[in-house]
Amino acid sequence: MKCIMVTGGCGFIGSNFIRLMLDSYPELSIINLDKLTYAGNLENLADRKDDPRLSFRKGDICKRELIDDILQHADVDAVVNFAAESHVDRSILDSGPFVQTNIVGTQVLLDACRAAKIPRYLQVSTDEVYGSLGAEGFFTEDTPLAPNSPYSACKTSADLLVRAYVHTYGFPAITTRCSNNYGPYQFPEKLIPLFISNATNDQSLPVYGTGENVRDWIHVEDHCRGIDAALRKGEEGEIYNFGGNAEMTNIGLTKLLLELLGKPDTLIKYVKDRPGHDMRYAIDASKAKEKLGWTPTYSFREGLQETIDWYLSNSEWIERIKSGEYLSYYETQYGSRL
Ligand code: NAD
Ligand code: TDX
Repeated sequence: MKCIMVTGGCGFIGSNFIRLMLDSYPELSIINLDKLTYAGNLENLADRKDDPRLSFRKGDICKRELIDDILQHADVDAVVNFAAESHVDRSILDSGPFVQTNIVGTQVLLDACRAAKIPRYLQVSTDEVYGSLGAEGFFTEDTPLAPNSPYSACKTSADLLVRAYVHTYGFPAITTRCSNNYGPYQFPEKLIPLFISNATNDQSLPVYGTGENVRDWIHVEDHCRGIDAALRKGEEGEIYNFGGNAEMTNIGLTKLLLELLGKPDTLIKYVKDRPGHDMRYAIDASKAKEKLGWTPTYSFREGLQETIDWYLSNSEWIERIKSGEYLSYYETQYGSRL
């Protein structure tokens, strides 16, 4: 592959993916298309702003003319779609932007890629499409789809569109579904960066409900390596699950974070539960291991300590993001490249 277009590359996982790909493939060039919503931040790629192999287009995946323009002017070998509204709590407050970007945006991208005969398309999806598990069992690629939140319903709709384009048009798409990511550059509305930031400032950590809900945590770098493997070795029309073999209750994780930060458990504040809160996610990633030769490399404790260290040494990043100041930072750093 010589050139790929990444959408949502200024977000958490997209920016980590771009960094990994630039480091792994010296011949590769990347076009990063991002709308720069509240969650998109060019500062996430500040260390790569002078790399001539990376170009940036500010724009919306729902805008067909824009996608056509990019695909007509570059010889794109693959499109990787990260762009999405990604926060479950926001989807409960207002599902409109989720329907627009996650469903309509995916449809527009699929049509544009089909028209441009793009040879490879990868849809970045989530384990939340499978709904919720009880105390036992794991999600496999054959688990029936049963999304419970507006966010996961929109991600599932996108997955079904991808499936239909493969079936109807022979469209060369692959879908990956991953569990909860953690690592550097995650927007501080998500549990881990929010709790690190709050604890550091001696503010309370709002644990939803009983805190007994379970998530299966994976380091973002392991997820990105999985996407790379699926892009290179995945079979058209197939779905691959990625997970980190690291199930934790939210309260267990909260206490571990406080321990690693040297802060007291008295910062924990149990708050009203998230409506429709999924109880447990856990991934069976044996297909990805067998077919893609992928395996997660991080132990959760080691990855979490590294992540804490990153947030502690990048506290200015998190404060700028929280205050929205990164917009002006972004203009001074990147204004001329828009
Ligand atoms: P994020 O919210 O950090 O980043 C999303 C990015 O998409 C932002 O840069 C934003 O500006 C951009 N974007 C949003 N709407 C857009 C639009 N209409 N056009 C162009 N760009 C747009 O999200 P993330 O956590 O990095 O997640 C990336 C993808 O991975 C999403 O599709 C998400 O569903 C999926 N995913 C996330 C996780 C997780 O734990 N974070 C797990 C599994 C799957
Ligand atoms: O303040 C909080 N208190 C709390 O108890 C927050 C923000 C979360 N939680 C709970 C809810 C979840 O059980 O922690 C768990 C993790 O919450 P989030 O970080 O919001 O992630 P989640 O809802 O599990 O979804 C994430 O993983 C799957 C991503 O945001 C999705 O984009 C991805 O698809």
